Order: sequence, then C-alpha cells, then structure tokens
Amino acid sequence: MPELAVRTEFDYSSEIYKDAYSRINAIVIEGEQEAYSNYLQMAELLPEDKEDLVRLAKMENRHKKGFQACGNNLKVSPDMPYAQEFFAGLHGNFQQAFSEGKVVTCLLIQALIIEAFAIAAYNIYIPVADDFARKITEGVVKDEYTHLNYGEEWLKANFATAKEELEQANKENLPLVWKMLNQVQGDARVLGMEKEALVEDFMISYGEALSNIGFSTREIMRMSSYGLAG
Ligand code: Y39
Ligand code: FE
Ligand code: FE
Ligand code: FE
Repeated sequence: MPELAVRTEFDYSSEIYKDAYSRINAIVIEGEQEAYSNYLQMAELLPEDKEDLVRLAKMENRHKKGFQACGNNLKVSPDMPYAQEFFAGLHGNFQQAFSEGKVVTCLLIQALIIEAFAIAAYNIYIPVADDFARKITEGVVKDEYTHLNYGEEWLKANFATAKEELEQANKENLPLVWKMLNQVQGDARVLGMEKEALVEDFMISYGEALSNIGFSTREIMRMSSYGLAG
C-alpha cells in the first residue's frame, strides 16, 4: 500500500497546476465521452443486455458533465486534441474489434482495462483533489465499480469461449495502458498523483477482475504484467 497520504497543500489556481489540469481533465472528459459511446456500441452487439448497457452509457455521459464542471470550477480549458491523441490507440483497437463483432475484445478494452484505469486514477485523485472535484469524483468512482462488475459478470459467464480472445486482446491492449501511464506521469505528479500508486491500484482492480472471471493466479501474473517492461 502507498504510505498514508500526507495531505500536501496544492495551489489549485497556480499556472503550473492549471496547465497540468488542462491535460488530465481533458483525458478524463474524453475518456468518459468514449466510454459513453463504447457502451452504446456494445449494446448493439449484445441486444439481450441492451437496457443495462444503455444505462451504463448514460452514467458515463453524466461523468463527463461532472468533470467538465470540475475544469470550469478551476477556470481551466481542457486540451481536447491532446486527449484524443492520448486515447487513439485504445480507441482504434476498440473500433476495429467492434467492426469485426468481437464483443469479448470490446468488453476487455472498455469494461476491464479502461474501467480499472479509471478506478485507479479516481481513487488516487480523490485525496488530493479540490473540494468540488473530490465530491464529484467520489460519486463517479462508485459507478466505475459497477461498470467493471458488468464486464466481469459477462466474461465469467462466458469464460470457456472467451478465454483465448481475452488473452489475445490483453496482449494487444495492456501495453498501451503502460504507455499511457508513462505519458501522463509528469502531469499526474503535479496533481499529487504518483505513478507507482496508479500502477498498484490498476493492478489490484484488473487482477481481481481477471480472478473473478476465472483466470488462475499464474495466468493473471503473466497477463497483467504484459508490456510493463517495455
Ligand atoms: O469508464 C470510464 O468512465 C473511463 C472513461 C474513464 C477513463 C478515465 C481515464 C483516466 C485516466 C487518467 C489518468 C490520470 C492519471
Ligand atoms: Fe465513467
Ligand atoms: Fe467509465
Ligand atoms: Fe465506466
């Protein structure tokens, strides 16, 4: 576990804080926007779960509005082109999988990887956030556990047929997450979020999800460190 947070004071109105926030806030807004559209697309692939998936999509849209309010509150304008570029790899892979009807890959990318990334980022952000953003983020992170749980339950119920595709999709997508974490670590640190804490929290959520789905400890170790070194 990370050491108990020594609550550092942040000057939320300093230029250095606002500059870093313009990128991290954009990443979160773009992520929520893409999550919204990813759940709507998954609803097309899984008509039997359509109602549930549309409900999850709507939650993502609310998250997006919440985080836009956080940026406004700090008088920061989010750098959306930067954020679109940040998500381009995962976005492209999701769209490719969707076009091929590969629902297992879509679920792995959005409902496991991106949700575990969101849970890590929001958990680590909450103790260092301004009061306004903290309240918003506390509400959001509860929803993200619901989303992760949806992916877990579906993949657990279909584990036998999904296993191979999950391993392949993990191989293709987890390295992108480590790259994204490296790319964002400087800005994250300005906000008081350490990369080591983000990696740790991600590993916990993702590893627990893989375990609940049916992977063995050995498989989880192999899968969750894939691409971590390079
Ligand atoms: O399911 C969701 O709501 C996920 C879209 C949101 C992704 C958030 C991604 C956060 C990464 C931020 C990295 C900051 C350190
Ligand atoms: Fe969300
Ligand atoms: Fe989400
Ligand atoms: Fe989510």
